[in-house]
Amino acid sequence: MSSFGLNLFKGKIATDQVFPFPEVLTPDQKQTLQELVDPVSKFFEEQNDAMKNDSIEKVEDETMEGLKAMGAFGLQVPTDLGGLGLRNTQYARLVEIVGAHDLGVGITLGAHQSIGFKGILLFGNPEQKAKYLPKLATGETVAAFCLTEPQSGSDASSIRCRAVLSPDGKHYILNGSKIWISNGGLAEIFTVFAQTSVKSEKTGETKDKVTAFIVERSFGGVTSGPPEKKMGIKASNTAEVYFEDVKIPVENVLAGEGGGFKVAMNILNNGRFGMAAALSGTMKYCIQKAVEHAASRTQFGHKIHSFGVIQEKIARMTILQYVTESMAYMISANMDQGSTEFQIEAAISKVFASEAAWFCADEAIQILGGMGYMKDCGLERVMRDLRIFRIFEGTNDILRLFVSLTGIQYAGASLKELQKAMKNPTANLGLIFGIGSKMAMRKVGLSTGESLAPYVAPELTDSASKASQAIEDFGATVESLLLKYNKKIVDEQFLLSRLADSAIDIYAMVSVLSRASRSLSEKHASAQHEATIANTWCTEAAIRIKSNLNDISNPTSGKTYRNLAQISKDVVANGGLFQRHPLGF
Ligand code: MYA
Repeated sequence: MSSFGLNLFKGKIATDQVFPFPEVLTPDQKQTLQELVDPVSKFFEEQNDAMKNDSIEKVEDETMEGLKAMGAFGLQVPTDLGGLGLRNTQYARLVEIVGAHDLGVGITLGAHQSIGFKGILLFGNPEQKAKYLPKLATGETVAAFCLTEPQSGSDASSIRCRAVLSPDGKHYILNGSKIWISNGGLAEIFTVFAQTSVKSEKTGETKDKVTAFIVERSFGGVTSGPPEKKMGIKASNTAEVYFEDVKIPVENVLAGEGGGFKVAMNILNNGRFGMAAALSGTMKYCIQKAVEHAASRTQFGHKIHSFGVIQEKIARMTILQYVTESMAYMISANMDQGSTEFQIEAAISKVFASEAAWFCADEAIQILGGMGYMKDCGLERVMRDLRIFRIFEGTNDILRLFVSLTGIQYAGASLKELQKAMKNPTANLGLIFGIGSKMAMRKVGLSTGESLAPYVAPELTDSASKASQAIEDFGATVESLLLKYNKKIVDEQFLLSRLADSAIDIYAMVSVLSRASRSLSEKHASAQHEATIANTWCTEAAIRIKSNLNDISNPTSGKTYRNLAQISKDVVANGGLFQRHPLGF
């Protein structure tokens, strides 16, 4: 299945993953899910106390036990290893409920299974799976993911933890420390990334490469610090983890020596849609609170929902939730369909969801006014909890660069292929006409003629044309960036982040067009409402995309970026603000 996100960078519309809106659950799987949704919702409504968890800065013991009893610690572990064996789409629906009620609990569960033991699930050999997964699935043991270090945050490959093979070749000896580890103080099983000396089979040269290890606290030499004091997600445990001469059997290497960086990246890629799903639930909660208030509060003699400023807020929150939910379930379905190239889409969903949820919490508080600002209302906690989502699992800034650079690299490879083919045109006519004619058409200002219109419901054709045009303009912009900067594009962060914003807007357009088209064709009661949401999103997104792509190509924007860089340099050189105070002292 070809990735929509990757192909977008070639200006190509790849519809396999996105049209029609993918449906993957069998009737049996839907039934299983339905049977879980009610008790899980009931548990969170009646038993879990989010406010209490937040105030005692841990998930209450009874809640932890209740979650374990429900199977919440092993949602995707195969049933023969003691888990519920859920598919990504089923998992998404359940974490959506968790996200609507308590993000602190969500992180406890997510740090355990979305990243903590995901490496064993994805890369473990049968022995490793059989040894570890049954106890992890029941929650008898808790897992944590240990990547970040004091000197290594976004720059994940610069970790310093080191594991050295023992002279008898039976163990690695691990030393170093990790910081801000979710579940760090609770976990018994850790997926740890460390540098190891690896000899290249080709050259015989020895090089440092990251290796992933399954580490048990019971190996000895593993200790953890006190729970960190945080702004939000207080109920979840975050701690430093120290490794001192920890003896790890060689059997506990995951996916081979030196394969650790890819393991880490793939675990993160695989987990990111879960954040979008959880946050779509959080947004639902915020919207619910806002709507209840707007429908009951009277000011100036009218219910406040009748005022345009409030209507705009409710509508924008609703649109953002719709986009997030569409992305989350599009990606989970693609993953369930066996797609292997979804890293761009997953990163987009994490960035989009975390910013959309922040907007929703903020606007919900604004609608409730003073009431929203009070602790008892519940939104204050949600806002504190949400702030970290733009920071962890890859900051949104790093993920924007990741989206752009991954896509550009992909598009660049075919551009290189084309340049090579041009050297022997007669032998490579097919390739030249494939990619080359598209480039040539763009150069002379003609459209490549690809369109999304045939894939959408008639009510959405205009929006589909806007999306098709945006994809075409996007591809042309990528091409001109490649021709202008070549490899040096990696240094153009002002451009790359704007390019990523356009990619995010385009993926959002396509996700909502696909979902709303399905609702229209199936004649759901909400179909017209969804079409209005999709059309509104697409109209505004198309304008933003034009503006961002124009900013990338326009030389006057270059001057603005240089100015911004200069302002920052002045302030940093001065150790803080540089301007003269209006009063002069
Ligand atoms: S955990 C900590 C999270 N930390 C990060 O996310 C670190 C961010 N940094 C990075 O991702 C990397 O360092 C970046 C690249 C991207 C900056 N997929 O030269 P390179 C390949 C596949 O670009 P670098 C946390 O916060 C690349 O193609 N491959 O690398 C927990 C290349 O391959 P090749 C990838 O410049 C919070 C090679 O690697 C990817 O060093 C708790 C080198 O690439 C990728 N993504 O850095 C959350 N990236 O050599 C709880 C790179 O073949 C969960 N590559 O060309 C909550 C869940 C939700 C709730 C659930 C409720 C239940």
